[in-house]
Amino acid sequence: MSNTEQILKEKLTEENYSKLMAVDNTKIHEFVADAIELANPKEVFVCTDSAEDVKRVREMAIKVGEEGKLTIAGHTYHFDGPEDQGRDREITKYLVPQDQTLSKALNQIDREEGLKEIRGLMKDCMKGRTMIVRFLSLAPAGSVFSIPCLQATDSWYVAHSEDLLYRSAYDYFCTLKKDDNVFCFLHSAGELNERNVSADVENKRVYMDYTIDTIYTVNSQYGGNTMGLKKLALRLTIRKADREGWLAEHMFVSGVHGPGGRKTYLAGAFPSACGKTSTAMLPSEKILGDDIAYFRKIDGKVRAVNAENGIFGIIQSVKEDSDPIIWDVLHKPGEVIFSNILVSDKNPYWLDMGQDIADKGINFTGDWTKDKKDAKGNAVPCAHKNARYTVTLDALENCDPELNNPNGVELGGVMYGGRDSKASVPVQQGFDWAHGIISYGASLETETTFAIIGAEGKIEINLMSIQDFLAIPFGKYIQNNVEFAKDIKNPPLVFGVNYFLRDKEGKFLNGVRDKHVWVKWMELRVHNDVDAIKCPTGMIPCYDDLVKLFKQVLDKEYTKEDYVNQFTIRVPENLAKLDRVEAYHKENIPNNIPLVYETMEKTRKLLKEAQAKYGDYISPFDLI
Ligand code: GTP
Ligand code: SPV
Ligand code: MN
Repeated sequence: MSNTEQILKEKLTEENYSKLMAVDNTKIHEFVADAIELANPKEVFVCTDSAEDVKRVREMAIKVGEEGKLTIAGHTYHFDGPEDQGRDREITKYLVPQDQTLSKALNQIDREEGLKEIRGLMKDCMKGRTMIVRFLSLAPAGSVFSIPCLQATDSWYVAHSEDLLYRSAYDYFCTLKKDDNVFCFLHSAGELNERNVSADVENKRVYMDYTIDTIYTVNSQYGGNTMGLKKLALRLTIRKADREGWLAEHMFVSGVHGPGGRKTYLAGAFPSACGKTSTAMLPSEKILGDDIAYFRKIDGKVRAVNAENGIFGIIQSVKEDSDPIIWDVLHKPGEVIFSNILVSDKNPYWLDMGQDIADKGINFTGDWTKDKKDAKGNAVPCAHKNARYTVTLDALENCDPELNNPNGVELGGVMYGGRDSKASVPVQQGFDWAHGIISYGASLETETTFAIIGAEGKIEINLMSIQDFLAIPFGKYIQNNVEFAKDIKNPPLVFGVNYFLRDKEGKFLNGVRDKHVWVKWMELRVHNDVDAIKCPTGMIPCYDDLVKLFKQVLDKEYTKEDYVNQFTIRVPENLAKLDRVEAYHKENIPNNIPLVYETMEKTRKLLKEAQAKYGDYISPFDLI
């Protein structure tokens, strides 16, 4: 008997052993055996797709106190510690072998040194606890898109969340060959305090060994750090997609209805907490996914799938009138996990929910009352800004019926948008695929948000909204995107959007519902049903078309004044942004494709020519 087999036989009950052995894959057996030796759990629970196994996960999360029951049947809550409320860039590192380099903008550590550190921290970390082993698939299981993922964790909450967010795939795993590759994730919440949250915050780590597609997380519970299939897998997927010639993106996908009953699929990349879910959940349209999408070329078309099967969505500002569908799911029986909300009398409350909030309860800081102050004397909010809900997509009445289509959906357009208060117009279309990818995606500048631990509102470049997850050279990623559509006859249109443009006084120039008009305009552009005005940075909507759309979609009058305020080309702001973006590329992206600089130079020239002719602030009416 091999050493691996011996370890597994010793630790696993007969039942669990045979469940694991039914998956005849060497990497999986070796990974689980190694995890057992390292983490030293009291037992291993091999979770198949059976209703009984899944139920056990749900029940254990409550039994051990990682989740608590709320009044409505099926609803539970979970808390992460006060310093574990978002993705944590500082402690998230790539393990880089000595003979390799990654972009210096990425956090990294020498592979040997990092492995020693993380394995040291994980030594015996599951002592007295159960290791749960789950078999899941990114994208529909068994399709050309699917990636088998193995999660080992000592958190029933993580195992439960993944049940809602990803496709169960035990049966699919049973069809794998011995030497097939699988992404492997080992997570431990580490030492827990009396509130069942990770106590050793100093030693929180997420270390990614891309050389063997294995990721370790310890001393954290927050979803984005712990659920292997979310942003951890995305790093590995980007490398796989690079090797195989497709794209993995931080994008939502939605089906937008157009004239004559047609439906057009649009995808969009926005940095964390900048608008993916909000755009994918537009009323009367269909949601296919809200966070991670894969694109492949199939029969000469770009086709997209959702890597996920559920939503880990920001709950702040979810209100009955503006978000009726998600509100309904959050208020009727069914499986929902609320994280980092306020719980009072077994009911959930969150920031800006449009209703009175209880005066006291428990939240991510422990017992909470409305006058609670932190150590610095600042008021503690009832819930964290990054509080979230976890639900399956098919719980939503607007879930797109193509969610599980193994060939995905044909994509009509993609959009890029960040929090840009000064420069970009609310919506514009790239002159062609490459122009859009470079001018909107690779030039994306945004303000940091509460979804990432650290200062909020800091302006930074975030390439394609995916920079945190780029485990290949940035230049190669841009090149892959630019070249992706080269051999496609009618590639998806590329749009730049900006929901966060402000006026001189700092007031937002658009309401949150205006994005619906922009999306409908994009849908019409995909089918060439409306004209657009050429301006230095792209093609912008004509006033008359927006008047019609604002009326149709929002029943609103759209004035010339609104249009001019929103679509004035701000030349100095655009030139300054261009300089910042170009400097960033020069500093951080060696071997960048020349087309990036050529495109920037062309835009600069167009902006300067227009400036000489019309001045610093150019009304769209001047450009007709
Ligand atoms: P992740 O799940 O973190 O990847 O983020 P996401 O891109 O799905 O974020 P989401 O759409 O949930 O972002 C929501 C945040 O942006 C919330 O705080 C919203 O209130 C805010 N937001 C969304 N749309 C608009 C808008 O049109 N205008 C303004 N001002 N804020 C908006
Ligand atoms: C994000 O931060 O982009 C999220 C939430 O979607 S998570 O990745 O889970 O932290
Ligand atoms: Mn995200």
